[in-house]
Amino acid sequence: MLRRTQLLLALVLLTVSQVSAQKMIGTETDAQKEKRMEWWKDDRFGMFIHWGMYSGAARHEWVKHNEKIDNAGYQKYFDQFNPDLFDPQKWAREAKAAGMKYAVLTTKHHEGFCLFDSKYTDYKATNTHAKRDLVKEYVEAFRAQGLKVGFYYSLLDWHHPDYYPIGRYGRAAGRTGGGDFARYLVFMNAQLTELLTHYGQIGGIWFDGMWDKPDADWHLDETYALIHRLQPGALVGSNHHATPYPGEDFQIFEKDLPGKNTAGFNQSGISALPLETCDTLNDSWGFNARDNKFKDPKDIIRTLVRTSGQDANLLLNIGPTAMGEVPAEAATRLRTVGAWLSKHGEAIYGTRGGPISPRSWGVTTQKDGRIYVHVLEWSDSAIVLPDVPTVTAAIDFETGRPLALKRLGGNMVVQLPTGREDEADRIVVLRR
Ligand code: H79
Repeated sequence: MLRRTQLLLALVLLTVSQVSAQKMIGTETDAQKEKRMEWWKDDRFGMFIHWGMYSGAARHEWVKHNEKIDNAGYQKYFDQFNPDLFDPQKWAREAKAAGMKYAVLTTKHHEGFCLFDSKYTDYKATNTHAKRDLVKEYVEAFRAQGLKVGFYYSLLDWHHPDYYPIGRYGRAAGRTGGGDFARYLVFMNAQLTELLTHYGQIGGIWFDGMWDKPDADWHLDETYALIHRLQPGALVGSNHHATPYPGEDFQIFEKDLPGKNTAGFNQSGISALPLETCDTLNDSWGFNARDNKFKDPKDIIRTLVRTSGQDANLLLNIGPTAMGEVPAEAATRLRTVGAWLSKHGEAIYGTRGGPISPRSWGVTTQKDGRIYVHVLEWSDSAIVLPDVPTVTAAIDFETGRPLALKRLGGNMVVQLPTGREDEADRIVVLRR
């Protein structure tokens, strides 16, 4: 009864607030929007954290769908949820050591379990052995390390009875028919209100799962207006794999560079919005003890360089164990990327995509009148680039030594440092 009254109250407040919020989004100028997103573009690199009850199953965050487990069968993961080694300060230190500048945590994934203390559900960490609000601890720990915090929130819900009609996935997840989708949306907006009012300044909300019911009326404009009203600085992105909708601030590409579709998720092209690639260190997002397909650290660095060269961000995932530990295979890779960034971060942080568009051999970034040519896959000792007339000199980033630069038929031929062809990235600085 109490919950129903709270939901009704949330609905009334939402309706009252919508008009002014929609007006606010509509009146934001391009310059204001660019300003609002500047920190995020400058940061370039963030930590994604997938953690929930599925971490206990230890075999992919989709275990409930993949193994057709109903609510009764899944209950054991709730009962066993007891992350006694959960130490978000350790996560935050790992993120910082990796050179990441912000983080996004799954506050609720498709399974429906909430890591935060929500008034609108009993299906939450507070009611497990953890007995506390884990989102709050995450927020405090990451902020203490100077990292911005964002929240992942799954629109798709395999547990909530009002997520009805059920969508394409989790059809054997044990939901009983007959829920009320409008009521689900009220619940969702009420939870988002909690996330945006109980935890201070939030970097943004990262939605996922809309592809489960692409034809449903999600009333996105209302949800987005709510977010922009409650936290005008927060960014909104949704991993729906389609062309972005009004009110979204950036476009997400899952397991692929912007515009690419090797993983089969990204059906849409690149929009005019700022871009983000999200990717995993192995194949799974949630902890998966069977998945040892960890990526080569060199390839991870190259993915970060390639996203920067496309003027995009990289949100790189870890899947901590049920106990709350970052798997060693993930931690070592993060440290390798962090060590690389501590030397080469100048050519990544605060940059924008460079004047030469991405090539198979690599990309360019730029900042403060300098162009950084990132030579990723090229074994020859010189490279031909389209002429950028303002460029006067080429310098080896690593040693600071000048490199020969010649103009030839509308091109620049740049000598490359030799003996380092196997390194993740050879950077040539072009000075104007
Ligand atoms: O949260 C992470 C994923 O769980 C979620 N988005 C990221 C950020 C997601 N990834 N893919 N999908 C959602 C779409 C569904 C893919 C599927 Fe499958 C292919 C579902 C069934 C086949 C991947 C492989 C998941 C289960 C098996």
